[in-house]
Amino acid sequence: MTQTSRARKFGLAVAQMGPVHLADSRQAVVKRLVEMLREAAARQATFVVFPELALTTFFPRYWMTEEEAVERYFERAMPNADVQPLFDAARELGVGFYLGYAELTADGRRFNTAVLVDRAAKVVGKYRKVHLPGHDDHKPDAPFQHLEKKFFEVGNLGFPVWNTQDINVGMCICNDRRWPETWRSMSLQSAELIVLGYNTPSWNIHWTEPVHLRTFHHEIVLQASAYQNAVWIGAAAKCGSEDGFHMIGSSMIVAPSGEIVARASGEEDEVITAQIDLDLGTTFRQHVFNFAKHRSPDQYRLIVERTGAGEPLPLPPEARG
Ligand code: CDV
Repeated sequence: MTQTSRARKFGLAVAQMGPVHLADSRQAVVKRLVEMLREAAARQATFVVFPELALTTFFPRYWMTEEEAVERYFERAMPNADVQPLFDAARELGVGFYLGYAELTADGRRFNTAVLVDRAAKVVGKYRKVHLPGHDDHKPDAPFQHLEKKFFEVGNLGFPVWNTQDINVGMCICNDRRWPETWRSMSLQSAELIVLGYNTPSWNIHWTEPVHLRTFHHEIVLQASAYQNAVWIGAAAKCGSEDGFHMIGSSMIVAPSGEIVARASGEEDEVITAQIDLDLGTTFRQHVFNFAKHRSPDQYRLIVERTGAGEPLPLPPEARG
């Protein structure tokens, strides 16, 4: 890895989770999270990244009504009584965290959400997933469903960046990581660290995709996005076989150089840590990715003006052959 000053070290942990089965209680899951938080603290981490929808099985794979989903899988408050032991341990240990969960708002809206919690166990930020994958109809012939478009609304909070523990941190969730707009929206706010949780099924229900490509695409987007945005990334999977439905692991910490500095080895609960050097990102931001010096937003206005791909624009006269 590139050598830089060692002035700004930050103890980052990623807590990968093995499967959460339908029969597992919230209390049992939170106990696992607390154990991993304690391990992270013992390894000098002051921030832990937990997965997307960490408190339950990945329920969008099951066809059910919205009411059934709300009853069983959504949280009406964060923290709540079931999750409080995690917040208590965070306060005791002085360790902040990112936690993904299904959010039910007071007025009945549903989001795929993550909270940012500081070292005093206070919720200091909330992000709601923007890029919801899947479908909202029943696909009886598919091996499983991916009903995020049925159970969740598109996130309405944008891609904010918070200053916590003296660093600029942004959040995203799972499928968001495949979209360059996600990362650039946060790196333009000087994010230094972007954290995410994911549940990535090993099989694609829409077409026959070799299983190894699921992990390859996960790696390639994290490595390229870290480099192109000069940010550190901490990515936490929920993985392994949940009641027979397998999801990829490969939780990792990626440097602004694009290099993977830590990676989970299995598909169970596993904590990986790194003392990340925030000055490494500064180096990239001052040179190859000095945005103020090199970006030309006028030349890529289509990125915000168009959603889907359309016709080529009329050619400027000098671009014609
Ligand atoms: N939970 C997810 O967002 N999963 C998607 C799958 C469906 C491709 C992902 O991007 O990993």
